[in-house]
Amino acid sequence: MPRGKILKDPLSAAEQFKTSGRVIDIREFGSGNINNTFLVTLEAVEEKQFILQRVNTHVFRQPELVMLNMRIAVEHMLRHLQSAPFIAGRRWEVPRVLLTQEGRDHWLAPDGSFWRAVSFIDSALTFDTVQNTEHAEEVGRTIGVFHSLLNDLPPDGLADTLKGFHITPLYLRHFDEVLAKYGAGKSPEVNYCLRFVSERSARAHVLENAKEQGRLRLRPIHGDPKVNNIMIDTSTCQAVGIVDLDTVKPGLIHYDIGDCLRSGCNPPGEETEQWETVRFDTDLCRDILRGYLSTAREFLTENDFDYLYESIRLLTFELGLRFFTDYLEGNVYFKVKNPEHNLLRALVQLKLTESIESRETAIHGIIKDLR
Ligand code: GN1
Ligand code: MG
Repeated sequence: MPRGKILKDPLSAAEQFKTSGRVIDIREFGSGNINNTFLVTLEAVEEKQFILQRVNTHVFRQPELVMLNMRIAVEHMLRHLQSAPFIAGRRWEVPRVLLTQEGRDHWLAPDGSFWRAVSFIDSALTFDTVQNTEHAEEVGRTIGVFHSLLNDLPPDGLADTLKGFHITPLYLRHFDEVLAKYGAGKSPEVNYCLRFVSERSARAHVLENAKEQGRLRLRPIHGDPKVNNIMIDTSTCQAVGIVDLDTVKPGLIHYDIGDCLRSGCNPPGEETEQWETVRFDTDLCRDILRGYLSTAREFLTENDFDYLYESIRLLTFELGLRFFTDYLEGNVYFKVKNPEHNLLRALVQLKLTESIESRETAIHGIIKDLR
């Protein structure tokens, strides 16, 4: 959602990408935790608006490869759009990578900052949380469409732009290193997180083990399919696509499925301050999975189904662990509004994990019914 603050700063970057027309407005856009995003408005040209982003190069160490992955995935999806039966008759959009006047997919500013631009999807909105059953189903369907469109793209043609991303055992190893150096006090909340993580560390390897045993294989993934990356058409209320293609890379589709469900089945959302009341909503889980399977059933294997529950539990735990580690480390990765922000975010995800565990039988039941 627009934050409404007008900035002069990114103007020189916007100028690199615009094809014609004067820039009349630039404002901060969205609520990303890593990059800085702006909506640029041009004067009286056909495509009036575009999205401009300053990529966080502390997180994305090789941003050129991020752009390469993005272009490969976007071009692949655009080629399939006309013929894909699962979106026949529906509006479906892919954010196109815009080029600079020199024909490059990014602009390196004199201060070393890395900028890129993508097309703006108009007449569509995003929501931070799932609004109702229909929205939940559309969220699931979007991930299914995304996986289907990229299903025949060989994953080894994509670069690994974020080493260790969604590899839970590696987050755990980093957590241990950070914890060994942590010297500040231990509040009841910190102790809750510490105990929570130590009780679950033995189960952190489940998806990576399945990958090593050949039970699950690498595919192109989105990497960050949370609810507010899914665009909903303002008139039909149907999903029209998924944005934020920074983390498109080889991975397990289970990372996406788990991440989507941890985001979608938490009605107050990941930024709620009422962390003690957070619950995993199994009705929304059924709706999202039904939407996902309406297209993904075609390519899911028996093994894929076997790991669905674990993916939901593990990705939720993993995000809690990532937020908690960042809190202990002094907030070096995720943007924060105050020093306790990442601790609060961690508590939300760990409470959600606890709730998923207490609903394990119900979730297995939903998966069995839909299988
Ligand atoms: C980060 O920056 P943003 O909001 O798109 C993070 C995701 C987390 C998400 C939690 C590259 O995404 O993995 O799930 O925050 N992205 C990266 O809101 O770490
Ligand atoms: Mg993202």
